[in-house]
Amino acid sequence: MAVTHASLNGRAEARELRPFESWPGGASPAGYVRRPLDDEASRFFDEQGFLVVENALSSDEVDELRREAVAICRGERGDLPGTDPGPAGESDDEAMRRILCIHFPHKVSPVMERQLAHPAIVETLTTVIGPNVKCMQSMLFIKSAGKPGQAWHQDEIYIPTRDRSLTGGWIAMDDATVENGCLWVIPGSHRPGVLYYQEWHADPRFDCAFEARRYPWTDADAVPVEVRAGSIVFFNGYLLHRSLPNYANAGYRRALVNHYMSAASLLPWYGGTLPEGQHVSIADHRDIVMIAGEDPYAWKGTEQRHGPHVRPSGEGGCGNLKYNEEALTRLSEQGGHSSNRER
Ligand SMILES: O=C(O)CCC(=O)C(=O)O
Repeated sequence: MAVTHASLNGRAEARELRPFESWPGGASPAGYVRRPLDDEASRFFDEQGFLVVENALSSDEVDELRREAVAICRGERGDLPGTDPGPAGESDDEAMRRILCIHFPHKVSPVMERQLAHPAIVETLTTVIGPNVKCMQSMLFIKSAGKPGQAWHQDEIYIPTRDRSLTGGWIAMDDATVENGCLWVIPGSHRPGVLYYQEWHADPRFDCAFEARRYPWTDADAVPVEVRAGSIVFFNGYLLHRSLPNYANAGYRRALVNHYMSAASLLPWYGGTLPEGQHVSIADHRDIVMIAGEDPYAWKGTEQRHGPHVRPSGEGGCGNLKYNEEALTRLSEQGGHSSNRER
């Protein structure tokens, strides 16, 4: 059957679309590029809201990330709030399958921390954002077979920048396909600059994040972003995106997802409660890592506001805050970072 744009979502939901069938003639689609990036790549990102840099990581780099994911899940980088140590003799696979997603893995893992500023990420973000770029978040998705996806959402709802510069860098640690729960995007949905209404979906296919509603597209406008391991998907913080469950019989759909923005923008990201005495107009979350250029606010210093923790799957609102205090306490006890949260 010929693959038409409009048929992709319906066929995927009916689980009739085969892995990489969305690639026309087996070749990667428009918007899939290699380094060095050219003007066309940056135009595609501006117009469509996403871009895939293929072969961004070498197979050695992907292997290193996979080994590190096992070490983190096994507790070898410290106990993470949100999960109990597994039983003695637990296999790597059992340890991995207990976890959907770990927030802020870069705070316990030098390997994950190093990837925040991978050369492919720095090159792409300085092209699509500008010369000065900071990172404020990382997430390690394990998403083993049977685990849920994430409903349609826009990341700027969760991480609000002031200049709409939020950009995700989604590093594929496995081939990500329609079968094992790749990203889906609605191309161009970032362009109106509107944050759409969202509400609880009660759909067991999806995890804890709420679902966007009342936007002027349908699922027929969505395209799957199937990628080979080692590719990085970059996407704008206003882009509507989602992922379906991992329907494969075995294995994982691992991805390290980091979020970035222009260092020129303040970041009023406090999970709903501003620090006492701080007005929203100057609120600025300083738990950041610079990955390119200059930080115009370097005089403020940095701070620890988020600690590494396992996502409390399916309990409503992605739980960034549920285990956070505990995670911060453990982080400062381990001496990895000093906490100065009162600032
Ligand atoms: O990787 C996924 O399944 C979803 C990732 C996502 O929605 C995000 O990073 O905002």
